Amino acid sequence: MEFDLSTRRGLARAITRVESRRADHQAEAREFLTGVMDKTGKSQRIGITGVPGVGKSTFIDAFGTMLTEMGYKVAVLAVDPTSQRSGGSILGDKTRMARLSVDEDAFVRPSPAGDTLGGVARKTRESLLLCEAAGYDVILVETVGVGQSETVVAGMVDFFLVLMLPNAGDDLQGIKKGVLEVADMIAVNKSDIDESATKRAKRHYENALHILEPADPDWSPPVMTCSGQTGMGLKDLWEAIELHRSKTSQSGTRAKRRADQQIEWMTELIQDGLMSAFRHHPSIRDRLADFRQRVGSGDIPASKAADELLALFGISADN
Ligand SMILES: Nc1nc2c(ncn2[C@@H]2O[C@H](COP(=O)(O)OP(=O)(O)OP(=O)(O)O)[C@@H](O)[C@H]2O)c(=O)[nH]1
Ligand SMILES: [Mg+2]
Repeated sequence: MEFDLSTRRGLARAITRVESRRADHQAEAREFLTGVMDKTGKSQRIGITGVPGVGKSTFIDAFGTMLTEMGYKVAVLAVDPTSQRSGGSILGDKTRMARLSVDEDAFVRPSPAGDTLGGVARKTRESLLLCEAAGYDVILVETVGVGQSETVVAGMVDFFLVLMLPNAGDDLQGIKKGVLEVADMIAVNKSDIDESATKRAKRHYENALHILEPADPDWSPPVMTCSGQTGMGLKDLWEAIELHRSKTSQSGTRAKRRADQQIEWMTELIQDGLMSAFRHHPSIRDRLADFRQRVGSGDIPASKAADELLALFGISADN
């Protein structure tokens, strides 16, 4: 199966193959992806997160439009395992991306239908590579911070942007501490609403970031301010992202981050494959529920149950 990635329609069809649940479709998609791997890797991959209502869609519409006006091709993907229907959040949201969704130089793809976070993430990773092969210069991956989705998206991008509201108060707005640890930048959004609240929030997050050890010695995540609605600050954000790109390209941390991400992804796929093979193995399938029950009720130790099941699967305990 061949897809013409020079058209948005062709790219959309290739992504549909990646998203298919059918094993033969997935195999086809992987075959195709393998053939275009040499065309991947050239884009700037940016993850964007923030609580519902922080203004992600509005921001992406304005930021993406600014980038296409600068001559870049922009793709927007999403990781949202809560969207049950295909065409979940972003599509329902296309009205909020009114400009970008009709922009010739942009490609906006809704989140794949939700199964597990791992499943959605796999599809998004592969779609990201397809967008790169199709010549998109900037890929924006949006996620609303539910469950572990921020960590998962941070694990597939070069730069992770966390949007915050100006009315921070003294708490962290229900944003988990973990998200600050993976942020390459915090942007206090909706800065048009209240200038002094925005400044307070900025200081607040600067303090919060200050007590964290930066993940990358070459980069201390800055706190910036912006408004997706008025466009204020968007250019400065892009310049900071470009600075991050050039610094980390020179130091080699960008290449290392990508390499680590690919290895981590492969490891995850192997783990998933092994677990699935284990659960479906003819000697395991019918016994697993019984073992779970017996371990749960304290009949047998977990370690012994695991040994027995692994032996049934063909793995001996002294390996
Ligand atoms: N004043 C102001 N309002 C904004 C700004 N950005 C977004 N809004 C408004 O805030 C509301 C939420 O914006 P969205 O862009 O839909 O937010 P979101 O983060 O995508 O929300 P979810 O998709 O539900 O997670 C809308 O009513 C927007 O019009 C901004 O920069 N300034
Ligand atoms: Mg949205």
